[in-house]
Amino acid sequence: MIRSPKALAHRFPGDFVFGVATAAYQIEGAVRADGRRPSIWDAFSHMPGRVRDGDTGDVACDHYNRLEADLDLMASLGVGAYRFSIAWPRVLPDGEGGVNEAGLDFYDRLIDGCKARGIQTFATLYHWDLPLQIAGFGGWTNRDTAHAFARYAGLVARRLGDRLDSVATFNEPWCSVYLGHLMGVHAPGERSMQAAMAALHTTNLAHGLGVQAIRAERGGLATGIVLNAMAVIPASDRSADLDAAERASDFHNGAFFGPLFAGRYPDAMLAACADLAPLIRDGDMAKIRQPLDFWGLNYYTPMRVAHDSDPKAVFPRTVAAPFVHPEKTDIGWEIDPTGLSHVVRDLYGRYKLPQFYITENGAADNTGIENGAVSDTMRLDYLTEHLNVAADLIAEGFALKGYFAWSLMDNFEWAEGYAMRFGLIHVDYGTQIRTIKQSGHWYRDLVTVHRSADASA
Ligand code: PNW
Repeated sequence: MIRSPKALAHRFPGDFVFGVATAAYQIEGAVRADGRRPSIWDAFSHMPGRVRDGDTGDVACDHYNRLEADLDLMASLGVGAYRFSIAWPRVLPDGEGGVNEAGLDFYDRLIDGCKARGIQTFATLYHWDLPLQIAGFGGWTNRDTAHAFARYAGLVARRLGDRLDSVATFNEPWCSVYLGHLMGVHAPGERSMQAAMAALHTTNLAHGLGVQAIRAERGGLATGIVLNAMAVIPASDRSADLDAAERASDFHNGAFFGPLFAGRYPDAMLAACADLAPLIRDGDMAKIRQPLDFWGLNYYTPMRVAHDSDPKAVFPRTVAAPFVHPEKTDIGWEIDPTGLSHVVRDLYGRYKLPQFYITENGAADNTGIENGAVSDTMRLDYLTEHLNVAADLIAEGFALKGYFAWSLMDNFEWAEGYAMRFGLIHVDYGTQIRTIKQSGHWYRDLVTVHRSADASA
């Protein structure tokens, strides 16, 4: 494995994109500023007991009020691209209807600020902040929300798309669908398979309609989606576990990749999840399956599964299998970079996929400041190992076009609140002072060498 950032940089082609990623609710704060209205995450985080320590995104990194300084800091890392999300409730505070010009202004400044600093703009339309008004009508369980999303997508393409390098409809719909509607640990906090299936189909439909709306407004804009595909690994070679792994692939990956890239839900899911089939109307599957310019993979950890012998267990009837590697990040996720190559090979074997980006990869390493510095060596090792695998994938011939570290800075880590730190930059939430961590300096060295090699090539 190559550790030196200089040597590692040379393993990536000259046009490879190195970036950093964030999401609106995790960093912006200023939740009542300039006409923004609440999203389901404002409501959820304010419900007692839902987020660790009662944390909310009310202030977060106060990025909304510190935009220019944060862009300067990002530019000082030398990155070539910024993946951020647009808050639907800032630009359409009620989800539909009146456009909030002040909300659009913020993203105008953000995009122009990136361009002025030579940073490409990768926008995500939905990183989980559904306008609360729409949740009042059933949110993602109501099919109408797909049409509301398409109107929002068209608006963003029209008003901001001329300066975007790329747009993704959704970030990790697996999380908003399953964590939000089946497991209940993310907003809106529902726990029902029926709600999850409705949210699944509405979300997939919203993606398809959204892509159509974006293309109608701005045909040339690179359009895709970001998926946290699971690296599903069976616990053993026993046939029960191998079958369980197939069911898990269907449920966790096939539920999204199937409709998007093959025009159908997995048969096993349709058979086992009786709520799904009745939701599908004529023409839906064709609308969902739009040709995409790219897809984004978010990868953190593998999913090891074993057969669940409890006959009352719900599909896909799996239980989590123990870690194979003892190393884990501070959030408790197993560190296994081979999962990254596993999931890429698996998906390209199953589906006809376009080129892709690693749109998130990173580690919760909660190392704090000591003598003005943050020695986050676990994160540095994690990034090094995963970037080596990314380079291996390119060498194998996979069309991997870029890599985004999650995250630019420590932020509101959803159900974990501020307890988990994923940033290349440390945030002191008391003072909002930012400090570049050791991993951030390392990443800066990597991208700087990569850029200069590119310039001299
Ligand atoms: C992703 N889980 O979220 C998101 O895209 C980011 O917003 C987030 O900060 C990052 O990964 C780190 O967690 C996830 O519980 C959150 O399985 C939770 C889970 C998975 C992904």
